[in-house]
Amino acid sequence: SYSQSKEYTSDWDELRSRPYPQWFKDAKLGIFIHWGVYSVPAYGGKESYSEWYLRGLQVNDSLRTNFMKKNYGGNFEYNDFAPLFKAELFDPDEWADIFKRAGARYVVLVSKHHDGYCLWPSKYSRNWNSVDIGPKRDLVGDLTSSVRKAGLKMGLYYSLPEWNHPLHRWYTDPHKNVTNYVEQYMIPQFKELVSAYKPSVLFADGEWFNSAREWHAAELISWYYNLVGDDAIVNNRWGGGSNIGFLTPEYSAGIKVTDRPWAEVRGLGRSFGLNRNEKLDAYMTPEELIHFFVKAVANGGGMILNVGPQADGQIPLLQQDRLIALGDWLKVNGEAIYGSTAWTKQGQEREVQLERVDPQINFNWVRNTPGHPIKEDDFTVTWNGFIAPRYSEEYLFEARADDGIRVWINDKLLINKWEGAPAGADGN
Ligand code: FUL
Repeated sequence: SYSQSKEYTSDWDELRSRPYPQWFKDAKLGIFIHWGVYSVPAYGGKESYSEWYLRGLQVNDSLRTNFMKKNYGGNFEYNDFAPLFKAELFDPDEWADIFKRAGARYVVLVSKHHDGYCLWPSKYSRNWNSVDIGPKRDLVGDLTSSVRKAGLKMGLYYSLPEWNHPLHRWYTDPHKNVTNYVEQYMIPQFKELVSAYKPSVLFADGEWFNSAREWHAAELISWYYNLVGDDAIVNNRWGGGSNIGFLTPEYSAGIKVTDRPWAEVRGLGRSFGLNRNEKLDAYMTPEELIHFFVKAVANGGGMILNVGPQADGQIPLLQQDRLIALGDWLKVNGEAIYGSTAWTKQGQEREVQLERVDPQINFNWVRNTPGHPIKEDDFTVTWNGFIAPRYSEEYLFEARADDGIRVWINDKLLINKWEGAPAGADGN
């Protein structure tokens, strides 16, 4: 049901002063879905993101090139995975039911990841969408109806840039002007997607080499707010200078109380897309999952817990099992979760200073590297001497825009340069 108390222009102050919808603050749990062509190989290093498969091929990551050669033959290319993405077992009602039983109040489906493959029939991406090639189905449309029928809110993730678009090959030429790509392709496609499905959550991503101005973020966000109305909420990944939206720490230890709503985004293991190369140990136990979630909620946040379905459309049973365990716990304890607000007393803070960070490494990865000296999750990040707005996009943008790292805790230099980017594609 549409309601809109105000028309928005692309004025940043006005957009930033718009209240965040109460439903999102109350919801606490969302389900992320990374599913696409990359779900066919469903493969990466032990700690890498399987949805970065194409990027791995572009940088000649031997793990991925060898895997493809060995199992699919010498002339096989990434695009050849698309016809093998068949979704033959996909039952959107069943998915919606699982998410509901997990206790989730909303869903965020990746409509297009960095490889550009669309899960809806985008006319701007002919032969590289799920109706033209692969499942022969409008996956975004089918899941959107089922999720709404089940009484959950539907959200969409959309990657602003693409690795392999002729108008702008994101990582290959990061310094090339994005104007043509944005104006001729991205904006029309974004509007096509958003007007067709009117998502309650809009999760932008891949912003990190460009500014909010270059992505036309204010224009797109105001247009979206006016189209969808008061229910609508955006995340914070819209490029440097945007400073808007709910915060989205990724594989972090969670963050502290802030004025902005936030949701940790992570999978049960270490990848978003299904990574068949993961071992059982990589997965959170039900207990770990519940504790992690409760801590996030206690700090005023929430979680968008990811599932990585198989190419055939089945959500791996172990993932289902974890979701249901969380849901069973929520059936008993949900009263203390949904609609709750942050705990008022916080742990003692240690001070961490972050100076320069590799463009592809964000601080969360540093924090969570096994054997790394930083283990505490109670600390403050400072940027050039002032306390950084924690996990705001400015901070991440800055953090990704330099080329090395130094970390202090309480004036003690702990790391001078961190070179241990996870194997694979660009820190992913
Ligand atoms: C990141 C992406 O690069 C990952 O592949 C994933 O989609 C995550 C949610 O956001 O920035």
